[in-house]
Formats: sequence, structure tokens, C-alpha cells
Amino acid sequence: MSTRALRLGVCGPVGTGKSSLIATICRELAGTLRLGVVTNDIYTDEDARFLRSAGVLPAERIVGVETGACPHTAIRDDVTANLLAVEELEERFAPLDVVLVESGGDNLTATFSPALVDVQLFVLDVAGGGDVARKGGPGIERADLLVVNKTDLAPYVGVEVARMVHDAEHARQGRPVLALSRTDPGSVDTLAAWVEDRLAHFRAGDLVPVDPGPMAAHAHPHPH
Ligand SMILES: Nc1nc2c(ncn2[C@@H]2O[C@H](COP(=O)(O)OP(=O)(O)OP(=O)(O)O)[C@@H](O)[C@H]2O)c(=O)[nH]1
Ligand SMILES: [Mg+2]
Repeated sequence: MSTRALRLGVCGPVGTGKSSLIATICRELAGTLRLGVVTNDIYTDEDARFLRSAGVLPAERIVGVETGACPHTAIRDDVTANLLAVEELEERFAPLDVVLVESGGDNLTATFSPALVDVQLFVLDVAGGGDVARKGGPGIERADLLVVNKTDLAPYVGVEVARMVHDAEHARQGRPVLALSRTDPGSVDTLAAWVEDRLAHFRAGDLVPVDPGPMAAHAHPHPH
């Protein structure tokens, strides 16, 4: 059985709500779990500062890694800087239950290496368009959880949430999809329960990290 923290990766395109989702998880679970956060930005520690100012965790439990390069690289190809940041948090605040790692915003292709995280979720938002769930890619298709975020905005951007979720479920062949808004308490509860469930499996020793894999050439044959 593992004694280190569960490492949970959060990735997805720029601005889909990764930092806000991490703040939501911290707000929901900081009362019962010991948490730490590592953020990745190319040039700044903007995300770490946002999360510290949200006041959901003690500031020193939120660490920013400035990748200085393509964000994809630091979470997949050479994860050293991130691993060191995670391990340092785990050591300083031992024992931690969960360390959340936010990827720098990237395009649709970025996923975490299983060498860095045990479990990962991929965040899309309705404002990116209802079509995006159909576009596929490793994160959309094979991340442990796909979040369709900001559902409260759907009426303003002409997106039908149920349709977008259905398309995502189709692309994921039954892997879980969560329609989320920070203003929808039911969806926030489901997200928190998913994290708790993953942690329980991790502690029981039966959580197997899945590599969503690199971007693969593929077609989208289903007509919509
Ligand atoms: N309406 C609405 N807005 C949201 C929600 N979640 C996040 N946002 C807003 O979306 C914008 C981007 O959120 P962030 O959490 O910074 O997104 P991010 O993915 O971390 O962005 P980068 O780190 O820059 O890639 C902010 O203005 C948030 O306030 C939501 O559930 N509903
Ligand atoms: Mg962010």
C-alpha cells in the first residue's frame, strides 16, 4: 500500500476552468483531506497566485512551477520539475492525502505522463463550442474523467449540454463524463465524490494509472 499522496492531474485547453476546478475541489475537500497543489505556467506563477488568493488552502501548500517551455513537455516528456515540486510538498506537509497538479493551458493534445500523476481529468468548457467533444484526442478519449465545464454558460453560447455530454460519452466509449459548473452544487458534489473514490482505490492499491497516450491519427466516422 502506498504511503505517498494520490497525485491528481488536471489538464485541458487554456481558460477552460482548471484553476477554478482545483479551487472548487479544495473548497469541498480541505476540511476532510490534507491537500497540496502544484501549478504549471510557462512564464509566470499566475495560477498559483490565483489559487492562493482564493484562500482555499494555506498559501504555502500551493507551489508554482515555471516550465519555461511548452507546457506539454513538463507534464509528459520530462516531468522532473513537477515531480520534485510534488515530492517537496509531500515532504514538507507530510502526510498529504492528495496533490493536485494543474497543467499549463495547452491545446487539445496535452496529457499527463503516468510517471507524474496517478489519475487525471481533462477539462473542456461549453464556451469552447459544442463540437469540441467530438474532436477526440487522447485527453478527451482516455483521461480518467472528462469534465464539460461552465454549464451555466450554455444558454449564452448556444450549446446543448446534454448533446455535448452525449458526444463526449461516445468519443470515450463509456468512460465517465461530468457536466460541471461551480454554480451547480450537485455537480460539485459529484466531482468531490469522484476524487474521494479515486483516493479510496489508490489507498486500497487497486488504482492503475492509465496513460491516455500521445495524439494518435484517427478518424471521426460517426455522423452528427
Ligand atoms: N461561468 C463560469 N465561469 C467559470 C467557471 N469556472 C471557471 N470560470 C471562469 O473561466 C475563466 C477561466 O478560468 P480558470 O480557472 O482561470 O481557467 P484555467 O483553465 O485555469 O486557465 P489557464 O490556466 O489560463 O489555462 C475565469 O474567468 C473563471 O472565472 C464556471 O463554472 N462557470
Ligand atoms: Mg489555470
